[in-house]
Amino acid sequence: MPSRKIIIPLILTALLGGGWWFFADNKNQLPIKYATTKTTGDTWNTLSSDSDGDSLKDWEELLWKTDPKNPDTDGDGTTDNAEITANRDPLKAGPDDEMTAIPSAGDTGTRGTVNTESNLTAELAQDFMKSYLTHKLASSNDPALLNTEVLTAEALMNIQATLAKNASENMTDNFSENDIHVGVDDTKKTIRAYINTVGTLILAQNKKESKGVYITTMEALNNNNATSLHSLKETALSFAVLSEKLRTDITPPPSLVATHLRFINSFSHFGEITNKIADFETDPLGGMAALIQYKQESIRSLEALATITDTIHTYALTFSDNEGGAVFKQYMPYRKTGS
Ligand SMILES: [Ca+2]
Ligand SMILES: [Ca+2]
Ligand SMILES: [Ca+2]
Repeated sequence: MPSRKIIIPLILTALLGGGWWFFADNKNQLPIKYATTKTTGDTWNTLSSDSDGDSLKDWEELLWKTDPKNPDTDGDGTTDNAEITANRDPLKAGPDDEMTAIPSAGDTGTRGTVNTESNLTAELAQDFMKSYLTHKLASSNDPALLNTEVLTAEALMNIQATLAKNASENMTDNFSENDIHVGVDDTKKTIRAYINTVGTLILAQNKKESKGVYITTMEALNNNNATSLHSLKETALSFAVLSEKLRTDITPPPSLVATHLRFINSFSHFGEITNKIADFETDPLGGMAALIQYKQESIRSLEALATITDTIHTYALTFSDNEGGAVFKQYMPYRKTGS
């Protein structure tokens, strides 16, 4: 998909231009400077030039499959851009070279092809293609109608808007009280047992992740190796399994129902989010949006952890190191203040 080759460096350029602020406010998260974004920013700068001076930028040549280093790809004496604006095929030598097909976002080279791929990056690429072609075809009469700077600026704004939307909205919860069984009482014993069981499951999950999704993702992006993120599919599945186990196997005491639902919904969301991050290579915009959601969902789940640590405090519960409940000791610093 040639439009994807254009859109991906644009997305990463957008991140270079400000998207990272979403992450910059969390102390224990990332430094803002990334080799990846630097490289792709450079890629975009390169694509924005017109190497052979035929008035078609290198990224446009990518779209039309013409040679960015040759002003007259098919050698028929008319330059690539002049051919396109005259509705002639820049890949077929004239004179009998009227253009019958134009590129589509789906890269089949025919007009009106339906692109079955559906993700944020593909949608953006399609919008971009549509906008580009509309302006390009209109500009055969008036070249001023195609301003590629405006087009790419629009795409950059769409990228930022997509990320901002994800930063401002929490994911919708998948489960409610109707989906769980609630225990009968709130005794110290039932509360202690609940915390122990949940702690054991969370501990098992923590052991499965050596570094956690966030660090793993940042390291992969830093090393320009989004391919390695495919391995996160397994982590995504383990989150979904954990969510389901919490939902079906565990009976929370009545006072901890909201907390229990937060765990179930957060782990369910972590599963969905991690799946999207695993697809970063094919859908970087979706991957970036998912990283933002990961951060938001982490904050929400910390509230549940805080309630557990408050409860441990209130009931003066103690756990030996080999008990599941001991896992919450590490979250004690997050305990709500003033409650
Ligand atoms: Ca050119
Ligand atoms: Ca050319
Ligand atoms: Ca031609």
